[in-house]
Amino acid sequence: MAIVALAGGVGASKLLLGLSKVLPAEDLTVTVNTGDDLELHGLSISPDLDIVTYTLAGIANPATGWGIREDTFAALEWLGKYGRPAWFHLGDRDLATHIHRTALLRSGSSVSEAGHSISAAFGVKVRILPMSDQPVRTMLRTSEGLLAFQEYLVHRRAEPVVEGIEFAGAGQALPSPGVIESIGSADGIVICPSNPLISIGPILAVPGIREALRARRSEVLAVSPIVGGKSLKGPSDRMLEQLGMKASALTVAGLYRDFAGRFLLDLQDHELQPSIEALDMKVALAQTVMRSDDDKRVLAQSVLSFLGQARK
Ligand code: FO1
Repeated sequence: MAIVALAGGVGASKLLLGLSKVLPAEDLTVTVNTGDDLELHGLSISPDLDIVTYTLAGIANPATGWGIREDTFAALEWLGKYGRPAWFHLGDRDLATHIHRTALLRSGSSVSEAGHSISAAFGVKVRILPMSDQPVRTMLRTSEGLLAFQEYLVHRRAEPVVEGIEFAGAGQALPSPGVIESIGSADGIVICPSNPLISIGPILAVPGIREALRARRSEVLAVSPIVGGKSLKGPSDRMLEQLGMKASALTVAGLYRDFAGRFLLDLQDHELQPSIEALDMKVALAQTVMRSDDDKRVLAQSVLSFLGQARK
């Protein structure tokens, strides 16, 4: 069963790990948000691509979900001595990834090619595609002015009030090679439990991707990133409310209704099932909170069986 997953970072990578355990690697293609990318210390950094790659390689830091397990921070400390920004915690091993990516990009490789070189080095067989090879940058209009995504999330700890979201460069971006084709030929497409506004939103802003999903609506399944009115990871709940929406799985279903025909809702939110069905979406219930590797596998199985029903 060929599956395409649309993914942000930490929230998505748990489900991706589950899917990678229940599917042959060659059956899984992941299209990853690059709106969070940044340039720091002269290096090109793609956090979500790296989080997905490190997770599938089994080397992600289990405490944070980002960065590399047992990494050290000697270079960061010394960068700080030079007065360079040290708020974005780049570990020594992680820095090697950014140096390698930057060198490849400078010598003419695309973001996709650089990403492939990194995942291949760790023996990751799952196909990991950036949403675009062109730069798209998620920018937040906030109470403190226009902030680049990592400035808002990490440097300012998501404290400024969000008043609007922009995806700079999205209008000129193209889906990276394989993104549209894989959506068209997949047996099922999964929208991972990522922030709908700033993790899935940038992917949908790349011209052609939302349309490709719409054409497959009955085989597109979204996994709710909001359970009991709270985000599974990150500031989605607060951000939805600051933008005048209710933090609820129903809101997420509403944001996805034009291209997702299936919605996997947490058991805790069962009372929302009729309202989501009224959006012309089929609903299944499962435990979507993934604490253990077993939870990840079980949720991945639920995703596949719900998608399997679309093919009957
Ligand atoms: N997140 C943090 O909250 N603090 C950090 O210092 C930080 C550093 C970092 C370094 C490399 C990397 O690949 C990811 C990193 N992240 C950090 C995570 C990242 O900012 C976000 O979680 C994602 O962009 C959102 O998916």
